[in-house]
Amino acid sequence: MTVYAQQRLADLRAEFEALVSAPNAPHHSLLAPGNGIYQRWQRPVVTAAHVPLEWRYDINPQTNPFMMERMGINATFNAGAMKWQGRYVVVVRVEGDDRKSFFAIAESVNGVDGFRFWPRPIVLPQTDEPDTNVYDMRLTQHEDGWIYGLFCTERKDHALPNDLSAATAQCGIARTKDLVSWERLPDLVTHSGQQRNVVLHPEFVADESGKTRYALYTRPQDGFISVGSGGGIGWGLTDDMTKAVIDKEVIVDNKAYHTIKEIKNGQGPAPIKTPDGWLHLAHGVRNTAAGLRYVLYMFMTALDQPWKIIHAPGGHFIAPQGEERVGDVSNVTFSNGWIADADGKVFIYYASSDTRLHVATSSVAQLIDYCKNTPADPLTSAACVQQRMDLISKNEAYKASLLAAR
Ligand code: M1P
Repeated sequence: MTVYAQQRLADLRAEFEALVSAPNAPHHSLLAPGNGIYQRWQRPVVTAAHVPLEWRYDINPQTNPFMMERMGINATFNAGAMKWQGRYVVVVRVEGDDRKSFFAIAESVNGVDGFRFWPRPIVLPQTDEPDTNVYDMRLTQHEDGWIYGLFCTERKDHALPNDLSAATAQCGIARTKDLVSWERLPDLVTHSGQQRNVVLHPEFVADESGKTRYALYTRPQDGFISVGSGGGIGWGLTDDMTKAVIDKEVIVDNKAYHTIKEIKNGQGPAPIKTPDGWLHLAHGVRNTAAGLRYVLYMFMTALDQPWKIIHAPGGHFIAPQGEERVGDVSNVTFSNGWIADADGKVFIYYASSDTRLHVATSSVAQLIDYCKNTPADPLTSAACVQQRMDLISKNEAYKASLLAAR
């Protein structure tokens, strides 16, 4: 038995090494030039199989003679991201077979392949009211010197004891200086029933009286899945992240009928600062006969007023395609992490169907161009036809000018 277990372990290690060291490549080449906005990469960057064997197997042949998986991993998705000591790091939502999620950091030298988990998952201290489940951490390197991780903390809704699916979502807050030891802070307090997809803005913002405060993007919601009468991406200010309270929440980007964010939306990662304004990545959700469809979209807000939208390209930015369409919760793309390098390259970490993590690469210049020059959703078919007519006419005029110049 021992020989069998040892051989199995050797096979598992070989398979694991082949996976984590496999090179990645862009989806398209010059023959298939993609959409020019971003480049998808062929292989998911983090999957359940990237989770170290030591987190899943008892590797002692004496106590595990069949070398069977003792604690399986179901999925690795929705990761926060940042550059840390020259490496690309993602704080992955790792979900065990038992459905509980936890956070663990994986790092890569180049941001597109070779992601390896740090030796142990993050140990998240608890508040007085322990979390049942935690997920979707947004990392913000704030100008106050801390790295904040804001995430969803889910607990049983004790107001509905007989409904075992009834849960509450709130914004949990932790902070760190080294990504290893984390200080847990009290959950965010707002006047909304529930909160998910809360993100800390990286800079202090002055309120109407000129007082400098922390700013957060929120997603007020009435229920756990349905946002009800709430919803939209909100904006609120607080004085202190160690006891964060938002008294006034205003909606920055509302859900809207017959758009990609018809039933709900949520801010993705913390926005990227550019000379032209803040770049935002978000997800929008609509209902279909096949269930909810989650796509990513973008918008820009004013540099000095990060709550004010200045550009809102219509439609989705990234939607699930090919194998991305299928998983635990199919037809979902979701992102809570991206990294902008000093040279302007942007790494967009997006998950598909609540199952695995991918990367798409772009640049700040491309994303600004996309936001500024993609027409806004005109909200009716007739207006959409007019937008295309305008484009066709512009192209005809351009072709005519080329001919005339010959
Ligand atoms: O299952 C899709 C997503 O659903 C939730 O997002 P939202 O709050 O916008 O509905 C989250 O649970 C998210 O983790 C998940 O990917």
